[in-house]
Amino acid sequence: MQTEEVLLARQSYQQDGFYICTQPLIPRDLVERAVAGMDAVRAGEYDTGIPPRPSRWNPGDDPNALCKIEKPQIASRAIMELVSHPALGEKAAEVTGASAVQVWWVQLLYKPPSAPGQQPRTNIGWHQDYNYWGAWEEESELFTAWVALSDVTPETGPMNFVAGSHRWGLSAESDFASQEYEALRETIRNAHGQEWREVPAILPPGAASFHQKLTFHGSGPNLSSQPRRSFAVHMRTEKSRPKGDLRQGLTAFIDDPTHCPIIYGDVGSLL
Ligand SMILES: O=C(O)CCC(=O)C(=O)O
Repeated sequence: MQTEEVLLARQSYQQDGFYICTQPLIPRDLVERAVAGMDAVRAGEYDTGIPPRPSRWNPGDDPNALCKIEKPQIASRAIMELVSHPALGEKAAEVTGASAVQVWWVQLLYKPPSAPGQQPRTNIGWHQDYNYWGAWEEESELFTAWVALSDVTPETGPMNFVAGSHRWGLSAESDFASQEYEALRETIRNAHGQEWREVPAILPPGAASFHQKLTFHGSGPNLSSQPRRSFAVHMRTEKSRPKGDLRQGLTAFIDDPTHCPIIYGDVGSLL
């Protein structure tokens, strides 16, 4: 039976293209272990003996820059435990209505506080995720659970979603790396001529937001004195297929549960 709460969450996800779940899903002790795991991976220490996938930021790089590390779950047991947590799978299935959910990629995102006297360069430019996910068939049901590991307040540069933008189609203007936050917003706004309503994902540690593959989102600088810590956990449902049924690039590891755990439902429906 579906509760009123589940129906409202699903309705909001379908109408707006995202859902913000402000109740923590991940237990406090696991959040703390994953924070330690995040710091270890940032320092190049891997308790699994396996490094993450090649990343834009590497140990020893500028500590004041945005740190984005690909597939940290293969390098840290605690991070794998967090992204595989059953509560995350259950909530993802509730929100999307899926019968099976697999984590197919993860990004560690660490946004350091702005250094005094320096121009912050930790924005995440407005984008739609599917612009970067060409390895998947276009109709594939792909989405992201963004899990907070620190208190995400308005000062920390929270992710902002543009309500309803998942209905605008795939747009050429996405740019994750852009630091021109305001200018890119204007370009996208002008290109679409639609109502632009931003909703910030304000979250306590252990809580998560869920957004669809075409929902525009971006985030500004971290103006607080603490790092903003999160994982972008990219997921798929049984309604997804790699292009040409190939395993390459972003889909290379989907048959390996030690990289891409199935966190809800029937494995068979994802084959
Ligand atoms: O961390 C952010 O502000 C944006 C993350 C993101 O692009 C994503 O989760 O898809």
